[in-house]
Amino acid sequence: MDDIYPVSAAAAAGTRCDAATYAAMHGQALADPDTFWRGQVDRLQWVRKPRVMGNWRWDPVNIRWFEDGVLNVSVNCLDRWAAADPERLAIIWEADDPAVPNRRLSYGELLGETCRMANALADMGVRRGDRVTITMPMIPEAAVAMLACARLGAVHSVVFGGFSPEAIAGRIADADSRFVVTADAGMRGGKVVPLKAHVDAALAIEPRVAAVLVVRHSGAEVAMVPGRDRWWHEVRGGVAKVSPPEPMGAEDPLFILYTSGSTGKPKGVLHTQAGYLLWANLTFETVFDYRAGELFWCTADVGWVTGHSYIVYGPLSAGATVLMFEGVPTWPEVDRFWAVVAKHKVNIFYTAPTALRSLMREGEAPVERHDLSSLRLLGTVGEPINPEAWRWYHRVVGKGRLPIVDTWWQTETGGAMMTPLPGAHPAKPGAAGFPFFGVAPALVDADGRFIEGNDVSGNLVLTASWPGQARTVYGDHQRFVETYFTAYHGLYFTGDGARRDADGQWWITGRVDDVINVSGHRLGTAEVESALVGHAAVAEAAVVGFPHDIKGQGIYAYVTLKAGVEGSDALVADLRAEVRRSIGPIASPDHIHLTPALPKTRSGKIMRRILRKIAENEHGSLGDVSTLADPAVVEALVAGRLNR
Ligand code: 6R9
Repeated sequence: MDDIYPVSAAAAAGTRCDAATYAAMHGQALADPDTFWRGQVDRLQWVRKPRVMGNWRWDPVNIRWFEDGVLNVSVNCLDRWAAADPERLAIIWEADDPAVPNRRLSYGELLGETCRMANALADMGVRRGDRVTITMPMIPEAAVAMLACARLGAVHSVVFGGFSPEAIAGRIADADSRFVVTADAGMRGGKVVPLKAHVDAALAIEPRVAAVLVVRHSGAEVAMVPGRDRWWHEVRGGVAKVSPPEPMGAEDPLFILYTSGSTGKPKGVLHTQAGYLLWANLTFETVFDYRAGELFWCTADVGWVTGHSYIVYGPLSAGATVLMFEGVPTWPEVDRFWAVVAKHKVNIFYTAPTALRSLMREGEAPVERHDLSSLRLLGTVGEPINPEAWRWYHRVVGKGRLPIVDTWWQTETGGAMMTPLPGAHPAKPGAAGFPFFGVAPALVDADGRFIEGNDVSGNLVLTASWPGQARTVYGDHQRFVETYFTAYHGLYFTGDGARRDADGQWWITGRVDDVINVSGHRLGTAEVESALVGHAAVAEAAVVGFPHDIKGQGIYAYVTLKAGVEGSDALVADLRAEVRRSIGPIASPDHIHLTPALPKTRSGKIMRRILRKIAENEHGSLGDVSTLADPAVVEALVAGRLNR
């Protein structure tokens, strides 16, 4: 029996969405989406209100929502709150170093900064439709840069600050981006992240960038290229703090965000203006049951979709106050998260299972040291949460009384898709609850047949579009079609496996494709393999995930060396360095297993199923090995695994 945590009286009191409301809204959104969405569009401020709601098909793939609407996203996130209540806080910023003073930006100030940066970008040559690459630390200027692009109608592509110069260069090239916004350096856990130096190295590889705007943050020495680079603090005083918002069509692009899939290079997932914003806004208010005046803290980095939707676009479009934190959970002490919650009296706290597992390891004392009584709601995102971590979160952080929303979604979905709603649904540790309004999940078997009934598992698909759905892969619509709509014709394939339990609750069981989820970060096995094969000594590489106590999944790389190359610890270290250079530290393999050969079928296909089992230490259940060309290869691999 699963344990069930019923909706508490406190969570039900004053909720926007109780069980009856959920049933009505969810039912209507599926049965009569036109009426449902017509009732939601006034959440946004339009230049021209849309008359058409959803207009989409998945064969051929053409997704449009609110297509005749016109609006500006930055106006929705800033101007309307600044006009009504300019002093209302938009962002409270907590530095990596707790001794550094906080920054507090009201909606009036955030609007002024955004307009100034929009003017600075325009002076650099940025025009409507241009792609602007943003690689920033977690400072308010990261949000300012995104919103400044939105104000101009430029398309941002935020690249996580932990990526290598080569990875940044690849994304700049793919997006054909001629502008970059960055900072001198970021600070994380007391360490300097040299962002400007990374950008310089990236631009040495990819010189098409015409102009770089650099925010001074850490004070680190950086090289400035005359004619290309300019300091934000120098141009800021010379530009107006008003900037006319560009009226944008609902289906004009808003941003590109690169994410890993099973094949090839990361793809630029494209989101458009209105549907994305409405989805971020509606899910933010409903899932977190946000109440006016509350402080919301999402611990994600703005380099990931969670930061886009639940630090910037969702909360700001709802007039909420967000906490933005530059640092890491465990520095200077392992109680940092809880110290920050207590210091700022955070009401809603949204983090990743991997962070919880690493904090759990430190015991309860670091949590108990702080007054967490301001907290009203907890959330998780990024990967399945193991029930043990859920219960710890609930008991130790939530004092056994706070609801937890375990939100399943993806870069491609724009915002939360399945979750228990705090005022409507009982929660089960490890379950992602129920579909949000308008979300139509289903399970299919390998042949694409629907699996009906409850207490069943399969591959998770969605059968209907929702406004937050990604519209395409930037510059490669065919890849979008092939990745998401080809495995099961006419359905959106999520890449995840799932179970619908006896009560109809959904459990995500993890990726069923060649994507590894390392600490909530998606990595394609193919990406890591191609980085390894990029090393001169490597003949062939096969990468799989394996269960990891803290990270959720770790990276296990099997590598065969070129003839005549001797394996050594130094070479293994060198291979790791090659992956860091090519992708970034997050992709560094936990294990590199040198092997004279990989298990293959007689037709030459690498048998990944077997490699996964060996990495998982499940040698006893390798399954059918009859198609192997050379069974001795597997015996040697098993022996090699047992030795590490
Ligand atoms: C928002 C985000 C998406 C993949 C997704 C799934 C996993 C995310 C989850 C979850 C179980 C949850 N995932 N949230 N699995 N429960 N609450 O993380 O986007 O980086 O694109 O990753 O993450 O496997 O398919 P993204």
